[in-house]
Amino acid sequence: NTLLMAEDAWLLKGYLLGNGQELLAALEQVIQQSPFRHMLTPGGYSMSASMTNCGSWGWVSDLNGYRYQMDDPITQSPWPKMPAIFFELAQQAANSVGFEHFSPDACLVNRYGVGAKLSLHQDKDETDFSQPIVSFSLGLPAMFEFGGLTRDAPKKVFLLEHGDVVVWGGKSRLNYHGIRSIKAGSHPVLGECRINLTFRRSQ
Ligand code: MD5
Ligand code: FE
Repeated sequence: NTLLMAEDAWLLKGYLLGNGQELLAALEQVIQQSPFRHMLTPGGYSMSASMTNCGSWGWVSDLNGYRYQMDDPITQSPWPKMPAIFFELAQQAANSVGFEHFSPDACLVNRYGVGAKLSLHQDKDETDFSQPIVSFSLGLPAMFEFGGLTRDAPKKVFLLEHGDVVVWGGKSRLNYHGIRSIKAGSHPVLGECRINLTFRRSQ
């Protein structure tokens, strides 16, 4: 069940539904080693979603800006290894829409409690924009805002639910996007939160 959201952006509805428990078990291992934390924006605000990373490189934000780094600033150790099930499902999802050699070196894990959001932004801290971005949604549903190459371009809204995967590449790779404030609710497995895994080739 593949829906085209825009040119070069695909929503794979329910793609993860057979692997939910395995993904969550692997995520437990990751957050035991590098816990969720609220990062600061360069402007000094605390982000409402909490985050951690796995893989060789992790995305961080602090008063010095946004960047990828190999060590977790909290543990001062390398980020946890990317679980094989994460890598394989992300690569397989990219492959299914035509990206044959996606090899993510970074997985950002976003945890949204009720009321958390991610304001409109572009993902441009990576070196090679020809590589796609793959995202996994688990837990509570989210309203995803999907715009264009300028902040004021018209936006479409898509519902991202537990088990959904999105692949952004080519023409949509640098589009503005955001997550609206998560509505109150409870997911049978994850409770009152949404977890998003975002896979990228950072270097
Ligand atoms: C999320 N996370 O649901 C989203 C999923 C982030 C972030 O936005 O930066 O952590 S990734 C959404 C995305 C990535 C790359 C391109 C586009 C959307 N896009 O062109 O719309 O927590
Ligand atoms: Fe983003």
